[in-house]
Amino acid sequence: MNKLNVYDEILSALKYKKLHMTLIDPAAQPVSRSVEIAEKSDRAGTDFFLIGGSTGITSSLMDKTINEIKKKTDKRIIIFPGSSAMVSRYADAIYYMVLMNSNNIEYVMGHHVKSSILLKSMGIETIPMGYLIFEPGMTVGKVGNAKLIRRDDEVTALSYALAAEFFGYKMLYLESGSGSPTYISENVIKRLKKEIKIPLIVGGGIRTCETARKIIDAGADVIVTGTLLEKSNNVYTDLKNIINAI
Ligand code: 1GP
Repeated sequence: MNKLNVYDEILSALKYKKLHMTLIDPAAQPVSRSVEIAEKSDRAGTDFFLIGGSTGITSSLMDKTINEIKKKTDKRIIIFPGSSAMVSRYADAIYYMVLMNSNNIEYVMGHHVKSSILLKSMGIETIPMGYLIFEPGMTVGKVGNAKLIRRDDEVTALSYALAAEFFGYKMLYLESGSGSPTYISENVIKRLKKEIKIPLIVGGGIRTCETARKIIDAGADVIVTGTLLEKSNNVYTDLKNIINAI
């Protein structure tokens, strides 16, 4: 039987559970540590891998990291790009993300146009996604020149979310920034969940089971963790606890 495409796989998994995605930033550690995080996350029950980050990642580092991770897991690997340079033919799909609240046109349309011919020639699945950065935004907020949304600003968040749906994006990612000390307010997540139909991904600052649980209870379909696993001495147990909590 043919494998589903990645987006359909996400939708079909969402019919019966909430999802966890493990974010691995290849620039944050040596490839061997990225592979170790992936292997342990796989065993702990993560659903998908996101590979990418904001800065310092070349396409050859993407290729090498993804290739090595693929040797250890059958789970699908999605590129989480910070620029048009972060593509790899070895990934299963790429989040074709529009940083909707960026003041820099490059993050709204530029990198996308630069990479489109290459992506077509690679035959990689593109998943159109609206990407919104909330306070504090951290590195991605600065690099992406984002006009940050307050973490509890329901109206602004909803205005962007509806626009994302009207544009036909297939998912919406609510980002506080990797390593954020706070996370997006539950009221914002609840409001968006009530008003829009596309799956909601929430990431940035999720480090405890309690936070993960709150975000899922508020209505997130998918949570992403990166920093927790990068810093962990016990990736398997730390992630297993988060996954059990959601
Ligand atoms: C960053 O949302 C992700 O893009 C994950 O954030 O590193 O804080 O888990 P953390």
